[in-house]
Amino acid sequence: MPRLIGISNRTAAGGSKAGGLAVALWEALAESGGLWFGWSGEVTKTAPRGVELFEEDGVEFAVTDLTEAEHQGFYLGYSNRSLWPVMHYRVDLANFDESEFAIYAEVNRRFAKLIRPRLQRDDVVWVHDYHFMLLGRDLRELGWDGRMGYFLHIPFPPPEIFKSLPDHARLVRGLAAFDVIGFQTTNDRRNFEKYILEEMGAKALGDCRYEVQGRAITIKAYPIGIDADEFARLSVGDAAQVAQSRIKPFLGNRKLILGVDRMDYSKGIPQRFEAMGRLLDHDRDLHGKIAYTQIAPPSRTKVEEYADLRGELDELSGRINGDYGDLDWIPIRYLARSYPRDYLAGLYRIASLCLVTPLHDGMNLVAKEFVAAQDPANPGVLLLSQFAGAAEQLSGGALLVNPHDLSGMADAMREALRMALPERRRRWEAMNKVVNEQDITWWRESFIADLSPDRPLGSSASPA
Ligand code: GDG
Repeated sequence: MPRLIGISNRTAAGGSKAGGLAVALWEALAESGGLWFGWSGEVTKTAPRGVELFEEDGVEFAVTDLTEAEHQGFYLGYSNRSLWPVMHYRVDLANFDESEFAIYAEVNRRFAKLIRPRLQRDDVVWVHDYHFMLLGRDLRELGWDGRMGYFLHIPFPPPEIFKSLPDHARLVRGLAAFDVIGFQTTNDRRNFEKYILEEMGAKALGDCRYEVQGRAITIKAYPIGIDADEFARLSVGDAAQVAQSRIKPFLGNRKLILGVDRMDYSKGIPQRFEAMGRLLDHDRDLHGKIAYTQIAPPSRTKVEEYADLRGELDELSGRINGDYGDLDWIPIRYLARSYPRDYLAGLYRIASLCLVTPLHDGMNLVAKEFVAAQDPANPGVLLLSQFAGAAEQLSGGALLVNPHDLSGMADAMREALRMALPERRRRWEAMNKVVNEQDITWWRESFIADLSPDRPLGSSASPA
């Protein structure tokens, strides 16, 4: 069975599985066997040492440090201050700097040079996310002609927006070196298709195949899933009960409204706070009856826009609590820290309402985790942004909202809090079916099967 080589910026070595990508790729590699290549998380003043190899829980790792200049230009700069905002439709927040793009390209090339000698005939390479759009072409230029796939975890915006990146053409030429390019949703896939048809003279061959610059490639949506069984199990485990017992004194008989998001401007947290303020302004009868807990672990704190968001959330939650709180009630409990996964599962389970309202999001795994963790006899309601990738799959059960429409969100929260059990169950069952059927294993197998149609890879539970 061919080896799977996973490449992503951060690996999950050392147990740091707070991000969606980390959770998903660990499962894929642990089940299929293989090597995970990425940044060590360390920043060095001098030239990087090359590659460090080690093994953890059945997954082999190869990691390299970044120099300070690389960390600034490649990671904080081009990846997170150019690509991230543009891909999330926020051209207004993007910073375009030629020297940062040059460092991005250099780091992609350096990674390719480190990986190339470790590749063996028949290996299958699977590159993840926006940090490595050029890496596939670099590997081809270094003589790798084996199978190679790319999965983009974040949205792909319409060409008018993508083209605001001065180096858009080079990025897409980089992507065209892969055999399979995967997106989260059909909407993202369509945006990419429009770009290659209009800008690169690509030809549609049918059945998700395209001829781009003389090569036939597969371009398709593979909505990422979660390990639904695991979340259902965690939600009734010991740690879940500890989390529940810790929140109970504050909760009393109030209904728990929960939000769980990396502290990122794409997640729409300020708009959510504002909508909560509207709800409390209009529905005085809810005062003291609900408790909104927002878990928001800080993220990318060295990027200015993220520090600004922190200030905005501090200010907004303080204002809303000041306006509507009482001696025995705090409407918004905003916790800027992270909790263990099994704790989260316990909180999901007792939440009456989960707020997942990003302005744009590739998929959003929190929405799926919430669904998987519900009590079938008394499930909560999911309020979901129409701009989260998950909306394509969960529209049959979630209350879909426009995160910019504050009154609309307040109305949907009210509707959710009043929703009768039969409707809650009907909606939850529809969502739970999708979350279980299209889970993390389904996602991985669908992608890998397309990458190697003649030989299904990674479908065995035992490592190669
Ligand atoms: C990217 C895309 C796409 C959150 N707080 C804590 C914690 N988390 C976990 C959640 C969930 C993960 O982090 C977040 O995943 P999301 O999908 O919501 O968002 P991103 O981090 O932005 O992920 C996204 C994803 O990649 C996968 O393709 O869905 O659209 O942006 O699993 O539970 N985990 C722990 N403590 C926390 O406090 N342990």
